[in-house]
Amino acid sequence: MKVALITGVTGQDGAYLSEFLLKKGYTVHGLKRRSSLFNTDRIDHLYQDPHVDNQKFILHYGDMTDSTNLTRLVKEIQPDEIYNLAAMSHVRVSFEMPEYVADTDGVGTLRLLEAIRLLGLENKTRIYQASTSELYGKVQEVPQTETTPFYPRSPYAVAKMYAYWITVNYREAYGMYACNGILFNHESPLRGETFVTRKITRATAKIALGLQEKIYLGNLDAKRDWGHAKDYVRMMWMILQAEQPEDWVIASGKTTTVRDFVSMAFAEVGVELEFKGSGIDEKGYIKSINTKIYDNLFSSTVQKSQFLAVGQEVLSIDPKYFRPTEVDLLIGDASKAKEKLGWECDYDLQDLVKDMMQSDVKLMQKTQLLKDNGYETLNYFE
Ligand code: NAP
Ligand code: G4F
Repeated sequence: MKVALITGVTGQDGAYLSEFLLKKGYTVHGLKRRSSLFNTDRIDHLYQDPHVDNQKFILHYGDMTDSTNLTRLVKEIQPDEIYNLAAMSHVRVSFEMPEYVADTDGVGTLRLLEAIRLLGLENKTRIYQASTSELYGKVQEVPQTETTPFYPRSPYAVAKMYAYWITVNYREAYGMYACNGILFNHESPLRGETFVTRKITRATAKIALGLQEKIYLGNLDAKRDWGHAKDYVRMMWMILQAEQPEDWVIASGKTTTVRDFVSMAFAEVGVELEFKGSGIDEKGYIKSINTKIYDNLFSSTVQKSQFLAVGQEVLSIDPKYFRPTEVDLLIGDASKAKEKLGWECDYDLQDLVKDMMQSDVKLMQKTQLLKDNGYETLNYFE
């Protein structure tokens, strides 16, 4: 059976992809960073005792900034497929640490490609590069396809642009099977807590349970093409099974504002929102409460939507979440992947919001239980 190496195995996509490849019978090696606390929450259910025989899921310490480490691991593992998912992936944070992001997200990709080349694995090892719709930035065409010119708008996107082109270059220069998946935003219950969708679903569940008063957000007008990460990791694998190495856009083909995503999340707990004011003075208020939906969801913990009231202010703008340069609109056209690889989505946006809300409601019910029993619970406002 095939052997895969996944960098960024502890991230959202790393976790879903590991699960997917293990089900397909792969042996999966994952690169994880050393941290002072366990950072494997998303993959704990896949963990295997290293003392047992025939281990199928094996973790290695490593870092995208360390070429000797990466080359040694590729040499030892001799992977058939590498999925390069490791990155400092937060766009706003990339403005605060641009040099590190260039090293990890940009040069890190080069280090992996060079490892394959130096070890003479060009004909054995296929590599997937996690490219991004952020490359389109200030979009030059709507919708965006594989031929739309790039115009990156953040240190993250600029670093990813280097990674994109170095992947193309190694394919053309050395005949390597190296591909870019230009993936549009994909989310899930495993999404990092500071990306906007997860921030919204967590806060909505908390507000509904009286654990948080309101949510502070940045640009509500930004439009994103959101899909479910489970659908998108399947596509990463399909890209590496194609006859020829190519670059592929993966997207839902629909775009939605951040404001509408907030409304959809609140609707899942039976709350209708209305927005008043504009710019940094815009606010979100509870317009109505469907107690049937609310009570149905929370009947085991609270009754009669006791924490909510019509007219309550639940959303404000905090300009600190604005970005120095914003990407206003993303909408992808994945026709090529649909036609040539037969890709289809199982989840639409409504399914995605439901999945994330159900998961965060359960999580926050546990948090509430801890709080009720006198345990400290953490409230990050990032
Ligand atoms: P994520 O949840 O932020 O995961 C990123 C992973 O990279 C984590 O495992 C992280 O480790 C690891 N990492 C960060 N810096 C590293 C370093 N210097 N060395 C080794 N590992 C490092 O991201 P994701 O959402 O799963 O996305 C996966 C990839 O796809 C990323 O490259 C991202 O830029 C790209 N992408 C994502 C989307 C999306 O919408 N999700 C869309 C397009 C492209 P820790 O757990 O230790 O932090
Ligand atoms: O959720 P976001 O932080 O994701 P963003 O910037 O689109 O990047 C994600 O998707 C990319 C693919 O296009 C990936 F390459 C990248 O790694 C990452 O996974 O922000 C989405 C939008 C932005 O326009 C942002 O300005 O939401 C807006 N937003 C409004 N308020 C906010 C907030 N974003 C965050 N994170 N936090 C807010 O409070």
